[in-house]
Amino acid sequence: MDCLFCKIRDGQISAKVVYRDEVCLGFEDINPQAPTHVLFIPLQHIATVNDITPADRQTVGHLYTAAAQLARERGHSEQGYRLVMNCNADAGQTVFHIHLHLLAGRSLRWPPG
Ligand code: D5M
Repeated sequence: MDCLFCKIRDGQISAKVVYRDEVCLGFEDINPQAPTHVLFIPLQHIATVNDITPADRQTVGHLYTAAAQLARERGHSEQGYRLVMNCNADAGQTVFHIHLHLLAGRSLRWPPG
């Protein structure tokens, strides 16, 4: 399977890894949209949110607790942050291995474009 984020997981493509545990990996987004912009991926390949099954619920929930932990460590908890997962074309998904964006460190507009 030709998946960019599986290659990052496997160390075949380099990335600035800032979080790692037995379920997920967090690394700096290559094109940051905020002072903190980290992507959290499950180690297990899941292409889109549409492909999440009930068996993946713990894995997907794990992404949120990992992201919240890093946000806390970076001092973003009180001011706030955004967690977002894009699904398919209209949301602008470009990498088909689910990833939770952690955006923080500036005031974020809503709704996004
Ligand atoms: O977000 C996909 C995100 O993936 C986008 O913000 C750029 C980021 N990206 C793409 N290639 C890399 C590499 N090689 N390292 C780190 N980050 C990367 P989406 O929600 O699919 O639009």
